Amino acid sequence: MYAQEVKSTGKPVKSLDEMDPEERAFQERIDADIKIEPKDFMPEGYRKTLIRQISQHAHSEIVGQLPEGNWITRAPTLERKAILLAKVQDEAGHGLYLYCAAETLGASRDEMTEQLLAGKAKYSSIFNYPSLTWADIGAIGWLVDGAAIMNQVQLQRCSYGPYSRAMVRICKEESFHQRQGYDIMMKLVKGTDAQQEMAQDALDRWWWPSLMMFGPPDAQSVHSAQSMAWKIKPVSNDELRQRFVDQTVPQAEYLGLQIPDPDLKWNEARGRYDFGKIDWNEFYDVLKGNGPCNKERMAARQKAWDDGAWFRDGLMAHARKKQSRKMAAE
Ligand code: FAQ
Repeated sequence: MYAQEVKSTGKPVKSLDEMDPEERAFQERIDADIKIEPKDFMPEGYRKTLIRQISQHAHSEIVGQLPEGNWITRAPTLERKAILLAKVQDEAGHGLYLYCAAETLGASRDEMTEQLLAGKAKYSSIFNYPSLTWADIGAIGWLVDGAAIMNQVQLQRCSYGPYSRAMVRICKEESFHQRQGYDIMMKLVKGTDAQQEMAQDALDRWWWPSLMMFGPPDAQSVHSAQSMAWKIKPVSNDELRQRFVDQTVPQAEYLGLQIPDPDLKWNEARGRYDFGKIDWNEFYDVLKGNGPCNKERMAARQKAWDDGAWFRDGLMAHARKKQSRKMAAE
């Protein structure tokens, strides 16, 4: 039930000559960097790909509240509690505007939630890991939000107008989130030995799952070729992962923390860091539902859905009553 297995579309990207006139005109708009808006013509595959990606992104923001929500009552000071509360509320807001962006493509929010609960729609692998200590809240902000921004900055250039515009606000908020995480790490590394160890332990546990957030290597990424041709996804998984490593290593050095990768080293010729092999078996295993927290996360979403049933029923009853009164008056 909780499986999130990888499915291949297996379809090669069509050349302009293979397209029918409508599709070709659409592709030419994409190639000219003209944004696609909800009422414009779009190929069915473009619509479906966007619904898949945007809804999965929205689910990630919502599920992503759980590991941090876990620490709101245990934040070490009132100030940290207020900041964390605001951050978690921002993630809820991100989920909501992303669901709205997907709704412009004809998917209802209920359908998207049902897909998630049936194990047919994914959410980011990263949220299947536990937040064991306060340092994990620092590591999530620094690394997970850092990775999310790296991915989302380029999505501001996505060809679909409502998604690209949602990204502008989300990126501004995520950059505050990243800084609050880094600030927690700064405090910990300047603290006692036990606090420094806690910071290192959090980095050790969140580093590799953060690199996996960018998705499978380009050669195994089933959607990349088509999504990049449609400019849904302007930059590839591997390139974003590399940019994240290059940006984050100096930040770890500044903190005096050790990235848990013995193969990490600066490559003078490339002007970038080389880094060790990612355990893709772990990634695929998490996608299959076998991560440390998959069942807990889905149980929390299922409970929220079930607990909200009376409210959804009430809203529908109210809408029906209003509609019938309006019709009686006409
Ligand atoms: N986890 O062919 P590709 C955040 C799936 S927001 C789970 O490369 P694509 C904010 C993929 O869906 C984090 N599944 O796919 C926050 C596909 O399966 P499908 C979320 C993954 O779509 C911070 C299959 O593997 N951000 O963190 C993952 O072209 C802190 C093949 O992969 C977004 O969603 C994964 N990591 O590229 C909140 C950004 N990676 O659908 C709270 C938007 C891949 O066929 C606290 N999304 N898969 O069943 C994207 O940019 C893309 O969808 C990628 C994947 C890059 C994630």
